[in-house]
Amino acid sequence: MADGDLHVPSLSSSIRLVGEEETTIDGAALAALPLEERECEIVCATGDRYTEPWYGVPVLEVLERASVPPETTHLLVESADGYRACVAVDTALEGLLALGKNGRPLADAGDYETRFVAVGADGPRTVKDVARIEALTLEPGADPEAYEIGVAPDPDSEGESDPPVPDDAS
Ligand SMILES: Nc1nc2c(c(=O)[nH]1)N[C@H]1C(S)=C(S)[C@@H](COP(=O)(O)O)O[C@H]1N2
Ligand SMILES: [Mo]
Repeated sequence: MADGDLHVPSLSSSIRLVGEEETTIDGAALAALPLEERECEIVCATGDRYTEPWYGVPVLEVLERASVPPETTHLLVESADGYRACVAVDTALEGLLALGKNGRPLADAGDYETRFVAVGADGPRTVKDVARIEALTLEPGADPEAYEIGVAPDPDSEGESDPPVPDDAS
């Protein structure tokens, strides 16, 4: 929900959107979209998890500017330095293109202005410094991880994609 106290930072570079059409969105266009605040849990490969209030623009609102084909199965989210995560479309479209956390712009705390966050997206797939979002339609049986770059597999799972188990139950 929109919150008048949340600050919409200007973006130093625009974000490329690839759907039925191909376009870019800059900070001014982003600021015209609805700002929402959502609690998202980040689950790290180490098993650590933390929930924080992120704010930003719904991924659905952003990507609709490029028109999302109905047959889309995944979103490919890429950072400015080429890190890539491939996330199931239902999970990803429920996410935020986050601009801030705990009421503060992301750039106040780190060296990036944007971050993809979504309930159900693993920590390694919460891409920082988003430069490009593409709607993908993968064939049944295609491996979404084959589209990823830099997303480290869980060291304990030998290439399987089981969620990490927390170290303690507290
Ligand atoms: N662009 C980009 N985003 C990234 C990464 C990265 O290397 N580059 N690392 C991921 C991984 S592996 C994790 S666990 C989290 C770490 O987020 P944190 O720094 O907030 O703990 O960011 C994710 N997002
Ligand atoms: Mo990580």
